[in-house]
Amino acid sequence: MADDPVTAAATVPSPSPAAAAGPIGHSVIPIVNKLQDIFSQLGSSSTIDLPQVAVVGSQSSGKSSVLEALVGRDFLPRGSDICTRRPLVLQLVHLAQGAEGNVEGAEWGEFLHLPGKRFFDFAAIRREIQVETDREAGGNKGVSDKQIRLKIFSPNVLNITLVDLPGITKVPVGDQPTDIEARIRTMILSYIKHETCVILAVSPANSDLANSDALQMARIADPDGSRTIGVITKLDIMDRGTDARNFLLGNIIPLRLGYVGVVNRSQEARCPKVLPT
Ligand SMILES: Nc1nc2c(ncn2[C@@H]2O[C@H](COP(=O)(O)OP(=O)(O)OP(=O)(O)O)[C@@H](O)[C@H]2O)c(=O)[nH]1
Ligand SMILES: [Mg+2]
Repeated sequence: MADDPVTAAATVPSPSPAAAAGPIGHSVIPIVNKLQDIFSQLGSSSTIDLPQVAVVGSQSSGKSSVLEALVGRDFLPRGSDICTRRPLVLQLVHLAQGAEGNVEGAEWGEFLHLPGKRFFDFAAIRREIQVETDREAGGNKGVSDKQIRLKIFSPNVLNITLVDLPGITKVPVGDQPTDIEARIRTMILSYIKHETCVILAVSPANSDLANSDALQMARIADPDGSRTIGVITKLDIMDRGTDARNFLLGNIIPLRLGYVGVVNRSQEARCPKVLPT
């Protein structure tokens, strides 16, 4: 379905996966998601916190790549420059196979700011995130704390809410204010301070874990480490002769929930260079 054009289907109501009988969370999650959507449109935050998973870490550590891997599709702005510049609240909605009005196996995205418009082309979802980011945060590396809310409907996902956040940067560039680091840290904390938030603390394997912004932020919000999972990215580009064993075993910075190591796609794998022949 990835090559289908963006399809507007303003009149088709979203299927209600909640309708199917299932564990209690399955019916509660869509209702609370809807409440949160309403609150976010009103510009205030909901007092009901739903469990969500947020990624934190320094810029370009691989946060968006990790979330994409969880969804199994390529649809987030990623790259070596600052990419995520607004919080993206990503509600994954599991579609029961063969649910009414629903082509088998179909997957699509819907933005809260474009109600009723279904994006079957995941490259178009990425473009819309970029356009919507520029609209609020400008085109020159600016950052905004105003959320983008996106739902992904798919038979291949669990009902879960993921939050992609801007990475921590130190030196202001482009239109960023001088206190950009403090602003981004405040923004991240506003998500990960909630007891219901699982923190994915993303650190690249090619730099020392003791310098990890992700683990430092996670420790502020979750001092006893009961809801922090360490994610070590870029295992494929570590220095030759080194390994991440001590990171992954928690010998450097112990975490109660431990660490997972991942290899996401590199920029080169994503956009292979055409070599001159
Ligand atoms: N080789 C390799 N490259 C990776 C890995 N994970 C991410 N990358 C690359 O690192 C760059 C940054 O990845 P992103 O997922 O955009 O990182 P981010 O933390 O979301 O970045 P910001 O949103 O800008 O803070 C991209 O070019 C990715 O392709 C990995 O495991 N191995
Ligand atoms: Mg990102």
